[in-house]
Amino acid sequence: MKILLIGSEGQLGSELSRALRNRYQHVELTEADLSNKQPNKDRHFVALDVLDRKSVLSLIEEGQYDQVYHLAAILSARGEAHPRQAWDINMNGLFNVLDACVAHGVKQVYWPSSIAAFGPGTPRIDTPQSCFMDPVTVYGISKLSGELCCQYYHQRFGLDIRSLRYPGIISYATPPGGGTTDYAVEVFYELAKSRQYTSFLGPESRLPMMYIDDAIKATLDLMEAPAEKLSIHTSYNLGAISFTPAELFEEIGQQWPGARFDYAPDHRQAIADSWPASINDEQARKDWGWSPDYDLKKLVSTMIEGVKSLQLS
Ligand code: AKB
Repeated sequence: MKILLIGSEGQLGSELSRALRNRYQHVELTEADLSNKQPNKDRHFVALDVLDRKSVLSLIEEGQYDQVYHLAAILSARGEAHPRQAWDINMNGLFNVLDACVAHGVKQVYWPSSIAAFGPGTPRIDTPQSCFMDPVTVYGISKLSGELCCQYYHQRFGLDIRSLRYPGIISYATPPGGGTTDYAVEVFYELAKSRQYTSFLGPESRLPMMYIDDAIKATLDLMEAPAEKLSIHTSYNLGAISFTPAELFEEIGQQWPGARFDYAPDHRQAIADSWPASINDEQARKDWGWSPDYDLKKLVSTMIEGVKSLQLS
């Protein structure tokens, strides 16, 4: 199987590339991003700017890929600092990839959406799969528009494109950048350095979150699900854990005593306040058997072990 992974150097891409190699023994994987952060002679890496339409088209034409994972994006907080650029990369990048996939017969495409597609008018608790959506960030607007584009390409061109609305993703191998949920990753890196962390979200900001292994499992399970089982062609709600900074820090304190926490909410607080507190993912469970493996305790112990191992290496 030939796979192209665009956005391979990011938080999700770097772990997805490992998971694809482990899951599919005979995979021919091409990784693409603006630049190669982990040069390695065993990786087939291509430098790619998703806004360079000609390069996207020729890469996908030449590669004759069975699957394309398109993860390149600018996240919520960074997007608010650079709204035009975020719109351009998130939307025009998506169009370039979708057009190339249709033109060159790619069998399956994956594109991530996010809880950022919801907004203040959305029910915050147990947010349903289908409901009113009024995102307030450029990132969120691009995710909602992108979801509708995916459905459009599916209906108009028969493209098999699949998508998940990720919650905040927690991992230690590659740090995220520019997100609102990033406090829940940053805290582990900071504690490893100084045993002290100041949160940029207030103590009661409840948000849906997920450990990276669950996000990868969901992604690959969705891609392997029989097409006739899928009833959602925009993007599936995906839930795992919901916690507040206070609850996360309490659990970290239990497992790694001696840490100090305080709070200095900044502009990211308003973004967090516009997002769901918990997600109803019934449809994903029913259609393709979704169920997460990590609760808060397991997530915290895995992250503590992970950042400690980074310190030793
Ligand atoms: C962000 O915080 O922007 C992302 C997301 C929830 O999509 N982690």
